[in-house]
Amino acid sequence: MQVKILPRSVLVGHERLAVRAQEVLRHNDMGGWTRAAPELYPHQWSWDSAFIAIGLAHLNTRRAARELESLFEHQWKTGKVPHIVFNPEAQPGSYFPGPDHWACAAASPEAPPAPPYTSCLCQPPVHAIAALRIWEVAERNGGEEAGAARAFLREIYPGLLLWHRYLLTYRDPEGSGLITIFHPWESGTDNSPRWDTPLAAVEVSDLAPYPRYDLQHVANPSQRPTDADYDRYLWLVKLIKKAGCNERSIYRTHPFLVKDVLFSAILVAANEALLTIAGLVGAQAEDRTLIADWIKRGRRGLGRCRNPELGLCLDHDLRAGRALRVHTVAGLVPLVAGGLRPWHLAILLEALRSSSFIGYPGLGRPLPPSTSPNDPGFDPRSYWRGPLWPVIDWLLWWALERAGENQLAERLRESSLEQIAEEGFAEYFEPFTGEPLGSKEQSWTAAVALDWLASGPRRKMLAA
Ligand code: 9WN
Repeated sequence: MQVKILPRSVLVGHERLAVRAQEVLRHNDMGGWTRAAPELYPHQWSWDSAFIAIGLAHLNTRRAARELESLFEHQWKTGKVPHIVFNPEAQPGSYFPGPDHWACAAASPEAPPAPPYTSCLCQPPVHAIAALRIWEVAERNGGEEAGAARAFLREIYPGLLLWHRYLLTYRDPEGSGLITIFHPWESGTDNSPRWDTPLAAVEVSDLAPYPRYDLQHVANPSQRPTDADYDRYLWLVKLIKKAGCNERSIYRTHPFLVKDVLFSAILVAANEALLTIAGLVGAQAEDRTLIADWIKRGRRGLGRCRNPELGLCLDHDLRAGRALRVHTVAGLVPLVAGGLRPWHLAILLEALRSSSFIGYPGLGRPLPPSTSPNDPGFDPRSYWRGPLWPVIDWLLWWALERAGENQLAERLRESSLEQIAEEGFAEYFEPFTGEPLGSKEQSWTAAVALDWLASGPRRKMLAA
C-alpha cells in the first residue's frame, strides 16, 4: 500500500526523519515546555511553543496540550501572552536580555507572579491554530486521545479568547483590524528589512554596554542582527520599561509603532480557529458573534494594506504615517488570513510563484526567501533578511491547502522536507545553497517537519 504512493527509499527516509525530529524535541523538552533551541534559546518562546505543540500533537496529545497550557500559565492580566517565559535553570550568560533585564516586568500590576520572569513583549498568535490542530489530530486517532483533546480545548478556550481580545483592544485602539507592534521582536521576524525605516528613525542615547551572547552560538556573526540593530532593540526595551510596560503610555510616547501585516493575518487565521473551538466547547453566542466580527475586521484591515503595484500587503508605520514598501514574504500573508476573492488569490499566487520569490533564478529549492532577492535589503545569510524559514513555509503551505491550492502546497511541503532531511533541523537556511544557518536543533523546525510528515498524500492515502 505504501509502496504504491512513494518509492520505498523515500518512505524509509521519511521514517528516519520523523525519528530524528522526535529526538530534537525530546532533547529540548523541559518537562511541561520546550526550549526553542538548546543553546541559543534556552527559554520558552511564545510562537515557537505554538508550532512545537503542532508537532507534538502527532506524538502525544496531553504533552502537546501541556506545551500551550504551560505558556498560558504566564499570561498577563491584560490577556497578553508574553514572548518569552524565562527558564530559571538556564545557564547565566546564555541569553541576553535575560530574566534580570526583564525583571521590571514583574513590577507591572498586570504581570503574572514571578519567578519565572517573563518579557513584556508578545509574538504572533499561532496558539489557537495549534490548539485546534491538537484536537484535529486527536479526533483522527479517536478513543481517549479525542476526549483529552476536548477537555484541553475547554480549558484553554478562555485564555485564548482573552489573548485575542487583548490584541484587538490594547494593540488596535483604532479598531483597524491590524495589530500594532512596539518592537521588531514582537513581529518574530526581528531584523527583516520591513523594520529598517522605522528603526532608522529611533534615536538611541545613553545605552549601558551589554553582552552579545547570541553571537557565541552561531558560526558567523553575519547570521545574526548587527550591533546597530541590537542597540535599537535594547533602547526600545528601555523605553518600554520606562513606560511601565503600559500599552496606553507606550502608544503615546514610543518611537516604534507599526501595524504588522504578518501578525495581523495570523490573528485572522487564529480567530477562525478560535471560532471553531468556540463551537466545539459550546461557548456562548456573544463570543461567537464577537470572534466573527474580529475576523471581518482583520480581513478588511489587510485589504486596505494591499499594494496593487507590488501585488503584496504592506506594513504601516504609524509614527511616520506611511506604508513600508519592502518586498518580503510577509507581503503574501492575506493567503494566511484566508477568505480571499478568486482574483485576489490569483494575484498572491502569481506573486509567490514570480521571480520575486520561488521563481527567482538559481534558488536551491522552490521555497520563498524571507526577503525577496529583488529587495535592496536582501542578504542570503542574515537571519530574516533572505534565508528560508521552515515555519514561514509551514504557514504558507497550510494557507495554500486551505485555499485548495494543493499542488503548490505539496511542492512547498516536499521541498521543505527534502531540505531538512539533507541539512538538518536548522533555524534557517541559505536559499541558494541550502546551507543550514543560525541555531542547530531548533525545536520548531523539528515540529513542523513532524506535522508535514503526517500530512502528506501518503497519510491521506493510508487513511482512505
Ligand atoms: C528574540 C526563538 C526566537 C523566535 C523569533 C526569532 C528569534 C529572538 C532572538 O528567536 O528571536 O525574540 O534572540 O533573536 O526571530 O522568531 O521566536 O526561536
